[in-house]
Amino acid sequence: MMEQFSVIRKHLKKKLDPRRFEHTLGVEFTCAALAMRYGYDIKKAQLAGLLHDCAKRYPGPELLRRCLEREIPVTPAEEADPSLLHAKLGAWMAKEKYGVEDEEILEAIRCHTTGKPGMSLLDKLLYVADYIEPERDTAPELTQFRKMAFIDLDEACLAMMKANLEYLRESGRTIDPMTEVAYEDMKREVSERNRSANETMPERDTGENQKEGTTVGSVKKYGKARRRSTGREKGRRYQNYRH
Ligand code: DGI
Ligand code: FE
Ligand code: FE
Repeated sequence: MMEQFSVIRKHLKKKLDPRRFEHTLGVEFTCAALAMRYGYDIKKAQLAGLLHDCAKRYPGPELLRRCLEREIPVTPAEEADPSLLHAKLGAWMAKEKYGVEDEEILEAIRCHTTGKPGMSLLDKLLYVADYIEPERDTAPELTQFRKMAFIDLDEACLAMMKANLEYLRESGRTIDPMTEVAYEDMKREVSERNRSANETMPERDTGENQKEGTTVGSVKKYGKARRRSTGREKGRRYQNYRH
């Protein structure tokens, strides 16, 4: 059993390349910060962050070989781009190598690259933390996304899924159907949530929350110009993440 943070960190430092290791620490840290914000178990979120890329030490063909060897189910999309398999093999390693038994943590690691329909709070925390951690510098909207992540986790997750799909389309990479259904499901979840929030508070219905999904326009609302929320709105948002 290696379920001790310092032991796992030391082990990962040896196994991952230096940039990946720094990214891993960044995701661990960001998971902790988001867990504080959204009232999730901080240690569980940290452990998911720390281990999420533990299988990144292997190149694509090796990931495929190891998954087949362990009878981890491989989809055609994963066969086409085996780098996707670091999520599934990572969950396997978190359990078998690092002794993590908690299924919520294992599942968050398993779905951290594509997302999935019906993501749990931890799934979303990890997905978002992976995208915004301090070492990341690739996505052009990072400043807005970072702010958004601490205002509304669902909207942030949706915006990142959308940006990921746009990036995949632009770069001509094969899109895993799971990435698409995860995005569609999150879009539905956010619009249903906004609709029911408007129904319960008709006097405050400004139409602002009725938009389908998230657009670059709505991402902008998380920039400087965004008005301050009322106390009631804040209360409602906190309720969304109480569990
Ligand atoms: O492991 P990280 O680089 O920290 O982050 P990640 O696990 O989110 O993986 C990001 C990479 O995965 C990025 O290059 C985009 C890619 N990816 C995400 N969804 C898909 C995908 N690649 C393919 N081919 N298809 C997808 O649907
Ligand atoms: Fe990853
Ligand atoms: Fe990562």
